Amino acid sequence: MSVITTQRDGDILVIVSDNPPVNALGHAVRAGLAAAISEAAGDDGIKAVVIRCDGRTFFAGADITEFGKPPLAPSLPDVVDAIEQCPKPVVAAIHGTALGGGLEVALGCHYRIAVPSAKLGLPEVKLGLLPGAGGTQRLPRVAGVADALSMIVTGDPVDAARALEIGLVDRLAGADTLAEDAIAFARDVAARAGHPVSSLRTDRIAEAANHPQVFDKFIAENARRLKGFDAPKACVEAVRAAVDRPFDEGIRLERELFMKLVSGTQSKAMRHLFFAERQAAKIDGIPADTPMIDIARVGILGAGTMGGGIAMNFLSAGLPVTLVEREQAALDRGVATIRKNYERTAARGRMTAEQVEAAMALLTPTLAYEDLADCDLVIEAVFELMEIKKEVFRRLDAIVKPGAILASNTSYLDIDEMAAETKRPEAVVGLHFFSPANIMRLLEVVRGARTSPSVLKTVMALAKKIGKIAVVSGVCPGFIGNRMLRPRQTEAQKLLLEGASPWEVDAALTEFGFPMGPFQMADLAGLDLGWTAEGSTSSTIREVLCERGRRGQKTGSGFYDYDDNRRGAPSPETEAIIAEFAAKSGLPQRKFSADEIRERLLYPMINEGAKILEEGMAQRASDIDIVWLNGYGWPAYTGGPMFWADTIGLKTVLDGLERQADALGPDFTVSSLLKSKAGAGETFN
Ligand code: T1G
Ligand code: NAD
Repeated sequence: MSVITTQRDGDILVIVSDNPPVNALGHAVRAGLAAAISEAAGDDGIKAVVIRCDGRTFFAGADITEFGKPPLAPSLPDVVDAIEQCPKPVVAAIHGTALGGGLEVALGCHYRIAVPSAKLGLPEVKLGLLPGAGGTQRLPRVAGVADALSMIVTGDPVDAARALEIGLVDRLAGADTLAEDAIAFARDVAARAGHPVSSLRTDRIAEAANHPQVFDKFIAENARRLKGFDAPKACVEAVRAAVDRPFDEGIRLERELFMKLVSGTQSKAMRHLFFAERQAAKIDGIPADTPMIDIARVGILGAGTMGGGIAMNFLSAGLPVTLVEREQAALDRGVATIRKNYERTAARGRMTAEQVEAAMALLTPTLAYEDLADCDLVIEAVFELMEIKKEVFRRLDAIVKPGAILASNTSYLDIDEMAAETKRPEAVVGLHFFSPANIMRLLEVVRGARTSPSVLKTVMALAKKIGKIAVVSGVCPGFIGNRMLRPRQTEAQKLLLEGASPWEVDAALTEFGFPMGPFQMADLAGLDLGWTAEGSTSSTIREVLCERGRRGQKTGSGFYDYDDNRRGAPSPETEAIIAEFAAKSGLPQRKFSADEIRERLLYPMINEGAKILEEGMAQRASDIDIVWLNGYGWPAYTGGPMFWADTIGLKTVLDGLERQADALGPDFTVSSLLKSKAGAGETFN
């Protein structure tokens, strides 16, 4: 059965694509489209054409799995040109997501009609690319330069209503009558003398032609988004050509830029992450027919930094939440923080006041554990102390109904030990959210030795429902993310005693693309996490900073000194404290290059990642990449720690670790998986 079929409705030819799961514009689809268009062009009985897709969405773009393989004709640009040059008007009938090459096909059509729920976008920049089938030249001509620039450089889609507003679609169809409405629209336009041809339009680019500063303004306003990424800059250059140059020249430049990006490491890295994110959702060894547990009510224990944010995820997804604390003040504080966060979101126009009240109405705050009895899932976020966790699991096991899932938000502790405190170890799992829990998309799902397939499948599906990217980890201290963070933090601390400054160390990582370095991160989280004045012994730099009241951004100083806008500056006081400790350490002092610092911090992390793989604590290397991308700000254009290691070569990492063996110390061991793969010239992914 061909993925492209045609149907006649009187003098209208309807071209239908059916290429599940997302009608990607692979070779068969392109060839089918080209053949159908030439059929329409050659048949006088046909007055107009409709292109629509079966399944859950209109074309969601080029087939990403074809990139890097030998190209097969017809190319997508050729197909789009053929549609545009068709002597009969062509109407694109859009539902689901018209993305990338899919929107470019629609832009090649003379008219576009969409259902109200449709989304339209050019997300290529999120794959380290730019639209490569005329999108950078046709979208500005159809929707105007400002909206085109924003859509192409951010990669974010617009909804159908906005698309209508900016002229990207010409008409909205009924939610369930797209096929009929599209044929009716085609019949209407068939009677018209002329039809709009996107590539020939200039009406929407004229204004920008007179105001070229629109581009510089855009670049200035999006400097942070553009930093380190090649594709966004290329996107701006291509859209600028749509204004400054004739269409064909603009298309030539688009093609040139596309070919350069598609063969570059950044796009390879970001395409890796696209598929890695989808792979992460798959758990090896869980049969497809594994039953799931219905989650209708969620309980959260502890309304502190994490408990409140965790609760918001479920409230925002329309799930009622019972929030339990041990004292009224803490409960009131937690509820107030939830409301404040929602009201801030509403103030930014991303929620309505009604939506805030609807979410808050789903929240039941209480001091009574018994109110958790009817929950289908209870997540504890109490203090990170094993004795308290164990006591909590014993109480929950006694109170919460049979069949319900008991979960821990612990950052480091042993889930199996907690499970052993219950009569339902198969229903115990780790759900490790990241702070702020209502924002950060990563969720480490910690699979205990006895956690059942049903519980795992249920929490993975729930994670998708609350907009999280879930990654499965085995039970080990710090799971995947924090376990790899530890050697990095350790080496960062040691570098201070060997002559490097906190600002040099941080700069080495921010240059690499991290949003902040280890010392900026420590100041943000607070240097006094787990510190008490009574127990302080001035034995570490961190303790001395805390003793001196330098506890991080919240106190105006930590490693850095902060101004009123929380901008950090190197601190002479911190330098003096470090110099004292360095002198006491007796270690030789020297200058470190940024490359040396990066090797010293990142290679041990990769080594720990390899150990996590060899121990089976992560299902696949790409899962580790997804953890670091979504939980720790690893720069997307390098693909994550394991993909980056593959890019620079595992031998390079191994040689670097061996070169630093003395500095890393006697307790440091190199992963045997890393050694064997480096020796065999293999990669992790
Ligand atoms: N090519 C190949 N496979 C794709 C694909 C694509 N474009 N899009 C999705 N898949 C696979 C995906 O890997 C998964 O497979 C399954 O489909 C379901 O996807 C020339 C250069 C459309 C919003 O960037 O954003 O056009 O894991 O789990 O959550 O200018 O998929 O089941 O085996 O994500 O409902 C531009 C990419 C391409 C859009 C649906 N297009 N896709 O989300 O399902 S570049 C994109 C998405 C381009 C031209 C250029 C989402 C979705 P599996 P899913 P979903
Ligand atoms: P927190 O100190 O801000 O909040 C803990 C809350 O639990 C307090 O409000 C306390 O009153 C309450 N509590 C303590 N014992 C209780 C009990 N027996 N019954 C009911 N409530 C009780 O701590 P947090 O930062 O939210 O951390 C909570 C958990 O989440 C810890 O396990 C921590 O490791 C983990 N975690 C923290 C972060 C982070 O960045 N803070 C990130 C991920 C995971």
